[in-house]
Amino acid sequence: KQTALERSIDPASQSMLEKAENDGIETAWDRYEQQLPQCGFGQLGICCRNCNMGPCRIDPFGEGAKNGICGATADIIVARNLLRMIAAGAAAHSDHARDAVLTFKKMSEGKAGSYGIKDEAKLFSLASEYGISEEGKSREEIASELANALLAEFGKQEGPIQYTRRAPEARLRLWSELGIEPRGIDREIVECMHRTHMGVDNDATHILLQGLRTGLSDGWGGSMIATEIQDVLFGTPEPKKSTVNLGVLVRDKVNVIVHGHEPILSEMIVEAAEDPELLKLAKEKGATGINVAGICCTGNETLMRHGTPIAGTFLQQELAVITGAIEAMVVDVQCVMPALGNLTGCYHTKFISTSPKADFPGTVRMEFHEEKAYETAKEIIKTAVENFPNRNFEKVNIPEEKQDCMVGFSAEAILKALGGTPDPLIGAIAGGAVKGIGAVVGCNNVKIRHNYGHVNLVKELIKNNVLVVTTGCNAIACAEAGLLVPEAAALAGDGLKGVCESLGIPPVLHMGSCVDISRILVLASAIANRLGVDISDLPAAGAAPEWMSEKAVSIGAYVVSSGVFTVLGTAPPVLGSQAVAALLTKGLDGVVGASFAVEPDPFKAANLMLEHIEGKRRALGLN
Ligand code: NFS
Ligand code: SF4
Repeated sequence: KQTALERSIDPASQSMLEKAENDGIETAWDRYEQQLPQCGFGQLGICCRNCNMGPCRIDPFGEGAKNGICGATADIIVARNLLRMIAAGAAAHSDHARDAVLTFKKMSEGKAGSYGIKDEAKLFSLASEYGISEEGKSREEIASELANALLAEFGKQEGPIQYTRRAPEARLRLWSELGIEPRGIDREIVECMHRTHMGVDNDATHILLQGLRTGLSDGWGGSMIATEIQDVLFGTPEPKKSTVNLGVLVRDKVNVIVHGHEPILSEMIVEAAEDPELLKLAKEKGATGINVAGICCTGNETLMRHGTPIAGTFLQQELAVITGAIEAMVVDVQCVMPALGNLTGCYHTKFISTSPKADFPGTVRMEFHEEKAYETAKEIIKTAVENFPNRNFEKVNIPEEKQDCMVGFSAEAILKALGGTPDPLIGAIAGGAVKGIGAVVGCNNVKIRHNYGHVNLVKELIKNNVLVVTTGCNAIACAEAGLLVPEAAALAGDGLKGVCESLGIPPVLHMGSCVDISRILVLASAIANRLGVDISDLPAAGAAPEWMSEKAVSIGAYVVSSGVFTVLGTAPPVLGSQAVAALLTKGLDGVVGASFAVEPDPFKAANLMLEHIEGKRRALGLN
């Protein structure tokens, strides 16, 4: 059995893992050990349950079955399984986007009074991208037209999806020549499910091309729409300070965790926690106030826009409950462990599920609807406050660790920090002070020591003068390690250090939640367009050192199809097919000008990225 030290590099998490042990509580790490050894067929991706003649599995040693009952080979089965992962991931991002646009539409029709237009300039610029004229129209009328245009992207039968037009021209041409320009968001996802049905698409390369197209419908479609419309509704993030890690929980306050992904909910919770009536109630119940903290990407959303503290990454969701100091764990969708049901039952914590789409064992249901969003948020906070007297202070142990961080680096904020154009950054890259850009993103995964991959990879990159942009759980991990403060420039190489110091920015820029990887695409396009090159020509590389979710697979698909070489810290379940593995790690280079690598060691992964960046610099005649 692994020790707490072996499970995480983060001292706060280590102490909660020890508390779990003492309290006799099980965590994801224990359940992982119970799963070992994990199924080899599953790991290699060579089992198929797509029809009821199966399940079928291919013998990886070539001694037993080489084909499924229908004749499907390992190549076909692996490719089909991967395509289904991409479809699920793209669906998660895009369905989130759909709900954000539906809220926006209701707001524009006056049916969601709790919401409004926070970023008017962005509303107008998005509308003009769609050719919606402003003349003689109210803001709400423009919003309503924009909502309809965005909703149409989901059901389109023929492309282009509007925001793909933001990509450099060379990229667009390539997608169109390859036939992977996404047509409509829902269409691509549905087609994945059709193609992987028994007896439809049975050519690995052909299947994977649909994977790239579906990924693109996420990155330049669903995810980008989610980001943009959330900015209009809640404001485009600007640099601000906050704090992270389990130490942000407060012993004498009512602690409410918002966990999941959609700011539609968390924005209201943050607001309701400041309601004077509820603050008064909290005092009556013996607390000194109400403290809202985030986990996972909904935490990133409220962090970026309000500076609301974050309690932890994906693998800290259980640890937060184990502090014994959480009155309510409020969740919507994605990355929420069903284990929270049993776990919250061991403490006084109320587990409140809010999405019509997602429920879990042991929850109190408080369904969230735009029409009465603020009322529901108040109801939720009230439930938490009333739960405060049930807290058993003898069971409370809040780790001391918390870290300052500077966040809020939307593409707009980065350009503003640079003085309005990417030129100063391009100059720094051309001059060699900054070698390139590393985009490091993604989850935690029990297969990798918690935050070890994230933190070491990022440190290695900045040490070598690579400016890092980050989102998702990587951003939280970096914040916990103290990398998101301007003072972290001291850990950077001399060139990057100088640039950070002159701009007053950290060497690692927090760009938001996972749908906000779309902000990275926008930034990369701005730089490529300015240079008149394609994204694949830039000295840039991506990584997901501890990824686990299907969303991450979709992200990988669109980042690579957008031309960015990407290193994965855990191998996707494709190694049962040499053909598919070779295509992903080599073949794609000749197709989209970028490919994947798999490297669990963060130091070696950083080297792969650095080598790639050096190669691109040479090709651009820089050095
Ligand atoms: Ni991204 Fe965010 Fe975290 Fe992974 Fe989950 S929270 S959407 S999927 S685990 S980074
Ligand atoms: Fe087996 Fe083919 Fe059915 Fe898959 S689709 S379960 S490989 S028969």
